[in-house]
Order: sequence, then structure tokens, then C-alpha cells
Amino acid sequence: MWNRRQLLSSAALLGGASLLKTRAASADAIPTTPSTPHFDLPPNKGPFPYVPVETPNGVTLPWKMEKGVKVFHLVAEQVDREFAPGMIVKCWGYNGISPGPTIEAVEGDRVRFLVTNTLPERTSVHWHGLFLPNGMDGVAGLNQPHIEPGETFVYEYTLKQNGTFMYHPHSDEMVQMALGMMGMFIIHPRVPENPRIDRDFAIMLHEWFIAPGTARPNPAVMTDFNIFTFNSRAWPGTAPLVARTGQRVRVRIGNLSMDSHPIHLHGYRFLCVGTDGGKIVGQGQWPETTVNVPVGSTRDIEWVADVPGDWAFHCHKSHHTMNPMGHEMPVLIGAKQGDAEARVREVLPNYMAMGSAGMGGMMDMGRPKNTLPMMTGEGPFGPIEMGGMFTVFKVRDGITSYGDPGWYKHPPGTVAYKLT
Ligand SMILES: [Cu+2]
Repeated sequence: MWNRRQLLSSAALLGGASLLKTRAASADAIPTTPSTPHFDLPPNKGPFPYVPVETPNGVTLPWKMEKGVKVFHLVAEQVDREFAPGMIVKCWGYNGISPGPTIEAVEGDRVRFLVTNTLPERTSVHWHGLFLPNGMDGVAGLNQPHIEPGETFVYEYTLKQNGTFMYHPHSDEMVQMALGMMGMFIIHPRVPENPRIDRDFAIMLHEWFIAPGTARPNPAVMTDFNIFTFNSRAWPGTAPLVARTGQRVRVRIGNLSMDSHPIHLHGYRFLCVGTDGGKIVGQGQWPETTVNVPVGSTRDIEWVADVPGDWAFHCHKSHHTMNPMGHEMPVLIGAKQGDAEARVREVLPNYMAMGSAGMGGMMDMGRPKNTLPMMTGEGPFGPIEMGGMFTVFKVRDGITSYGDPGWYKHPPGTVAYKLT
């Protein structure tokens, strides 16, 4: 198997483009079809005493009531997750999906989680940010025995707070989280919120290293990741966030990756209204256009969608809106490359010299199978040249469905134009 250094040094040698030609053999066959999430309970039926949270590209965990207790079933298992068309990743997750289904409940609920482990190694579940009895906190070895393969453990406690929290393993945590085991845990307040939230989204951030041409994330990589995701989907695989003009929107963002992610919304300012430490009230809320979500934290942001359009929503670290590329290559911006490209092509027919005038035109230079283009996505005006942690907040007047409404149709005279 090619290691990262071999890929990168060959990239540097050939001005960067050769890594895209590298065939990396993987011990794991690349899956061809993604699995669909499965549950042993039917979907929860409303009406609920809250507006249900929407997990873009994800699902909500069903439950059933048993003598006043909300009973959930989480199955820790291996899953094939499509990050975007053309790339399926061999992850670990819960109930057929990574991130695991979003857990939704109400402050004061008594909740019981059956956790079944079908992984090849032991696991546990930690409930990040929750107030609970020490023996329910899920740190294997410290608070409970590990859940061995084939075993089912029971966690039960009463929800004593509201807000945005998370769940993840605390047993071989480094490997299991690198492979995608994590999920959001939303607790609604007992008293309905005022003003009411119309659109409530949950997004789990994550970053991965998946060598070009392979399908298994590499848990040993600590800093130089090459795939960045919202709910384990990378642009152009990320679903848009859709709202009707005038609606109050909240996005709950969780981060269990190895880096902070400054998440930016175009066209608006929002208020930071909560963390995994709880709600921020009144004067404590502050306006931003970018919210930094530190590792091991959640952030809730809220605003009123009063301006129609297609507004970009993305991580502001520019490499986090890219799909796989090598990072240790010489800079060729402004370099005179002469006939180098033609000469290299004599031995590597598909070689393309790395941009002397930038990389914008190099959207798709060909690549190993199961690997996304570095910058991609086609918009109404041409290539969008993005990847990774990028999606579009779509606001429309008078819509009656939250399905993708397509591209925004700009009123005449409101689009930047070429001077003639
Ligand atoms: Cu980021």
C-alpha cells in the first residue's frame, strides 16, 4: 500500500499532478453500493412538543415508549457511507449510517439506550455534555466494562438539561472516531421555545484521511487530513439547507474531529445562542458571521432568513473546502515551466503541470477510482470550485416543500456583470 509520504514525494517530484495518477492498492475492496440505514423500530410519529430537528443527509433515531421510558436501540456496526457520488467509504457507525442517527428527546424524559456491539472490537458510548450518574458516562474501564463484540449494554438516566450534545465511543476512541462513530444528541426544553424555531438543523463536522484510490479512513493520521465533511458528506454530496423567507433558523453544529472549524454563513449575521454547556441567554448572545466550533464542542447559531437567495455555508479554512490533494508540493504560481509539461508527457501521457497561474482551471485532472475531484460542483454561472465542508443555504419566498428548490432566480439587475 502506498503511504502518504510516498504519494506526496512523488507529487512534489512531478509538480504535484502525479498523485492523481497514483493507484493505491487497498487491503479493503472498495464498496460499490452504499448501505441504507436500518432500524428495528418504526420512525417516530408526531405530533411532538417541539419542531423536529432535521439532520441533512442523515436520520433521527426512533424510540418506543415502555412504561414511561423512551427506549432507543443503537447498533454499533461497520457501514459503507457514500461521501458524494463516486466515493463510498468503509466507515464504522451506528444503525447503518455515519454519523449515527440524531437522538432527539425532551428535558425531563427518562431515556434508556440499548447498545449492541457488532464491531470486530469492543466499544462503549459516552454521552458528551450530559448530566448523568457517573456509571452511565460511558468511559470504558473507568465507569463500566467495555462492551465486547456481540454484547448489548443498557444505559438509563433522566435528562436534566436541554441543548445540543453528542455521543461517541470511549473505548479505542481514536480509531473508532476516526472511522466515523459519533452522533448528535438534541434535548428540547420542556416549555416550547419562544420565538419558535421554524427550521432546526443538526450538522456533525468531521475530517478524514482516505488515501486516493482506497476506501478505508486511516486513523493513524493526526494532522494532514484530506476529506472534510458535514454529516459524513463532502461537497457536492451535501444537501442544501432550505428555508422559506421569514423563517427563524437554527443550526446546531458538533465537532469531534481533530481540528476546529470556523463555519461561515454568507449574506447574514447570526447570533451564537448555545454551546454544549447550555443556552446563552439575552445579552450573552453575540453576533457573528463565522462561528468557530472547537474540538469536542457544539455551537448553536440562530437567525431569521429574511433575504432570499443561494447563500454559501462552509468552513472558512480554505483547505477544508477542498477534496483530496497532496499538501507538500512546490509552489508553481508564476513559475516559468517552459516545455517541462510536454517533456514529462513523453513518459507520463496524462501529466498536467500544476498551475503556473493558479489552480482554478484544474477542477478534474483525472484521478484514482473512489476519489473525489479536488474542486468541483457546477452552478448556474459555471464551476463552483469547492469541495469538503461546503453547502448552500437556500431561502425562497412562499415555498411549501423543503425539497431542493434548484438554483435561485435572481431579480433583473441584481447580479454582478461584466463591464463592456
Ligand atoms: Cu474546517
